Parts: sequence; structure tokens; C-alpha cells
Amino acid sequence: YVIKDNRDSYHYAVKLVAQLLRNQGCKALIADDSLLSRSLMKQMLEKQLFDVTDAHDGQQALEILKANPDIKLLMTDYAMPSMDGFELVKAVRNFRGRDDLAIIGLSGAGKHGLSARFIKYGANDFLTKPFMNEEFHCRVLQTMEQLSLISDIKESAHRDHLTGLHNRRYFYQYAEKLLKSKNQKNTLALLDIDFFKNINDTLGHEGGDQALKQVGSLIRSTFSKFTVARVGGEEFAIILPEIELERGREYFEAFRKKMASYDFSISDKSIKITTSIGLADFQDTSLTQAMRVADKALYEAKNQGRNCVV
Ligand code: GH3
Ligand code: MG
Ligand code: MG
Ligand code: MG
Repeated sequence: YVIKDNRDSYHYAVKLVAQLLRNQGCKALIADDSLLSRSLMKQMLEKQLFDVTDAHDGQQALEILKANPDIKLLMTDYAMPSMDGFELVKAVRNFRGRDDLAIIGLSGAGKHGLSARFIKYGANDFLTKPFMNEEFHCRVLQTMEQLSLISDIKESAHRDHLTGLHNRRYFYQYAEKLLKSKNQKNTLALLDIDFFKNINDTLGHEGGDQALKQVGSLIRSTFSKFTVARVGGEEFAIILPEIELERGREYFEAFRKKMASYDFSISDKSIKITTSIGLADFQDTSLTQAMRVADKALYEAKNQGRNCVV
């Protein structure tokens, strides 16, 4: 890379390296009817480590985008036969959001209002041809950086920062989607650590936090194929999709045993921690309703002496 202005180059170089690391293997698509323009942009995007595909018009680009939901960047020309850049952007935005696929529109100079229309139809940015290589790199870099920022923010909004598990908000969204997509019998489980207050009282709040992290990672590694969330202080929820209650019970009975015999190591002390588990059928009720049932079962498990599945 040539960074011309030395006064600004340090900050830019740092951003560039960070983004290059993220671009590695990331898929980009170029839609342009000019072969020369396509190969020039392809070269430049490959320099930014993108895995590049190209299309000679909007229609072909649309088909490629439909077949490849992992494409993260679309560079599209305005004037193309069969489907122009505006039509392409409008069509693509029906199934790919601005925070999921970055679109940069391109067009020859001298046509007023094209950049504004590209952006109104859903492009993230715009470049006028012929462009300086440096401007091309800066705009692509900036657009991809914004996409990464949004994805980082979304990711952290869906996570519990102590355990790294999903949080309650994500769990409810996930459950709603699951209900819509699958009309099958699912199992919902609520796990609550037994006598957790004792851990805080004897090992301090920090020890309690460590215990939560360790319990969280034990649940996560055991149920790695499933969505696990921390839904309360020392409460976790898991859904086993397409697994009915009787089989679900076997999974959680096995986990309960595994956890009860596990040696947790907290501030150099080896301790045992047990959990009570309440289960519910989760098929055509709302998650809130299924949670109520699981919560009752959990209460019953506590009454039965804890360290059991109801
Ligand atoms: P039971 O067997 O009936 O569930 O008893 P318990 O002591 O586990 O339940 P209780 O609800 O009385 O206490 C839960 C405690 O969890 C109370 C609260 O201070 C603690 N807690 C909640 N969130 C956190 C956290 O993030 N970190 C720590 N260290 N403690 C937490
Ligand atoms: Mg053209
Ligand atoms: Mg509790
Ligand atoms: Mg508890």
C-alpha cells in the first residue's frame, strides 16, 4: 500500500491492518458490464484480501447473491444491461440488510444525483469513476469497518459478559424464531445452581463469579450444539429443538450427574456444585408460558431436596 500523506498515515495504517485481518477470506462481488473495470476492481479488492467473484450485469449479480448468503461486500456499477445498479440494490435489500451486506455504488462522473439515489435505495456508499486507487481503498475500508462495528455491537448485545453465554434478550428472540420455523416438540430446561448464596458467602463475590463462569462453560461444552443462555443471576436456560420431553430428560439427568461429580476449582479450592433442573414441553405455547411451567418444575426440584430433574 502506498500511504501518501505521512502526517495521517499512522492512524490509517493501524485501521488498515485491523480491517485486512477481518477481510481475509471474506467474500466480495463486483457487478459491472465493463470487463476492464471489473478486472481493475478485482485486483484492488484482492489486494485487500477479499475472495472476489464478478458478474457482468445486475441480473447475474442478483443470482449470485441469492446463492451466496456469505457475500459481505457488493460493488455495483449503475449503467448495466438487463438490470441496472439501482434495480439491483433495491432487489438485494429485500433479503440482505445494510448491516449485513455492504454495498458501494459506482458510476461515471457528470451524472448528478446518482450518489443520492444509490444511497436512498440502500447503498452504504458511492464512488465516482474514474476513482483514485487510494479513494477506492479508503471507502471500502471504511464501509467494511462500519459493518464489523455493527456486528461487534450486535454480538455484545446478545451476550452475557460474565459467562460469554447468550443473554436473556437473545434467548427470547431465538425461541420466537424457533417456534415459527419448527412445529416440532422441543424441550425447555431451566437450571438453577443450588445454595449459590453459600458460595458467595464463603468464597466472596469474586469466587461466586468464578463459579458462574465455570458452571457456564461446563453447560456450554456439554450442550455445544444448542443455544444456552444465562437468564438470571445463577439461572441458565437451554432449548433442545426437536427433542421431546422424555428424551430431553435423559440429557439433563446425565448433565446433572456430570455436574455433581465435577471438581470445580475456585480460588485454589476444589468444591462441588450441584444444580436443580426444571423441564417443560415447548411446542406451540409462547416461551413465556413454557418458562412458567419450567419454573414451577424447578421450584418442585428445589422442594424435593435439590440436585434433581423435574
Ligand atoms: P437455592 O438452592 O434455593 O437456589 O439457593 P440459592 O442460594 O442458590 O438461591 P438464592 O436465590 O437465594 O441466591 C442466589 C444468589 O445469587 C443471590 C445473589 O447474590 C447471587 N448472584 C446473582 N447474580 C450474581 C452474580 O453475577 N455474581 C455473583 N457472585 N453472585 C450472584
Ligand atoms: Mg456500466
Ligand atoms: Mg435462582
Ligand atoms: Mg440457586
